[in-house]
Amino acid sequence: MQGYSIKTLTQFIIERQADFPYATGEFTRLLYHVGIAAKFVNKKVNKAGLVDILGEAGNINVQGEDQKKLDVLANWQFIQALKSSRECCGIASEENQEIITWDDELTRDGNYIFCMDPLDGSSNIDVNVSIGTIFSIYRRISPRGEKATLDDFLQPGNKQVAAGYVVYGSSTMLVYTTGSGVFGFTLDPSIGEFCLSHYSINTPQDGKIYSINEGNYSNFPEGVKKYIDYCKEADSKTNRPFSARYIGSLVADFHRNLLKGGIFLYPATAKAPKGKLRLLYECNPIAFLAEQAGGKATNGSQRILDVKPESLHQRIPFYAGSSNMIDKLEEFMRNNP
Ligand code: AHM
Ligand code: MG
Repeated sequence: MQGYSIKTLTQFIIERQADFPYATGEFTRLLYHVGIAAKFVNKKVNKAGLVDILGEAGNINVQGEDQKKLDVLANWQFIQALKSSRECCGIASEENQEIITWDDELTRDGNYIFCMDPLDGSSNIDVNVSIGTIFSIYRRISPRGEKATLDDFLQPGNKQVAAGYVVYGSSTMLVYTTGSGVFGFTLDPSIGEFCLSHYSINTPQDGKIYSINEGNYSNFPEGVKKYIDYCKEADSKTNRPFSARYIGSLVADFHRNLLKGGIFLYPATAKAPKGKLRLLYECNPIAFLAEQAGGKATNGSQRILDVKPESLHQRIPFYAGSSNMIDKLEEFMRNNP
């Protein structure tokens, strides 16, 4: 019988534990639980259409649980997994107005805090288009043994110890960084494991894709308008015009551009004068991944990871992707204030 060699996410994170000085296994356990939650959510995402067709939403299932909307369910799933990891002392989620902390001794002793968008791009669920989970992990700054505080969550992105996303697409992938490269794992449904499929992802310095909701063009800042015009202009030396690709799921749009080279843009608009995307659990984790893959992320003039958050659900204009494309965008924004 022919054997084959695979490396699962769990094996990989245990091996990489040795990369962390004084590693105690706490962080490894936390990531392991993130992987478990992702598998549960994947199962639900795969069944979403079926559940809809059968009209179960809003009913009580045989276990006596309410059939909830998928994003609420994903939120619940991650919260449960993180709590049971016992390494997480607090969570900030797009689904919860306030931070989530617990009162028992074990979780109060956890060393890490977790920020997440449990199901990003949720407007795409109903039409069977890729969606994702985005997460960001920090070491707490408040003393262990006490409840986590808001200040634990308002650390700048450059303090992240890990970040990642799960994209529920034609296959399901988990991509993460702990600050020494970006690694991608594809879920093999036959064995129910995330298997290493993308070792040390490097994004191209130049790309040919721009991703933006161009319907908002008339409301974009002048520099962004000029940059979009530049993307569409023909010039064989710089491979223009670039291709426009926009799914409307940050995770899926970013993931494609990460692998192929490109730029994702969500500027301030009239409807969203501070931008639409949230700093803590959408922009910071994606920015960390972009940089770790050799790309960049900016708000137009400042590195995203250096922005000091002021509130939990703060929004910010966001541009991430291939480094030469981000440089060019910033040049346009500088010259067209
Ligand atoms: P959500 O967190 O409510 O799902 O919204 C975030 C999503 C991102 O995934 C995506 O990049 C963006 O909103 C799309 O917004 P728009 O429809 O305005 O282009
Ligand atoms: Mg979101």
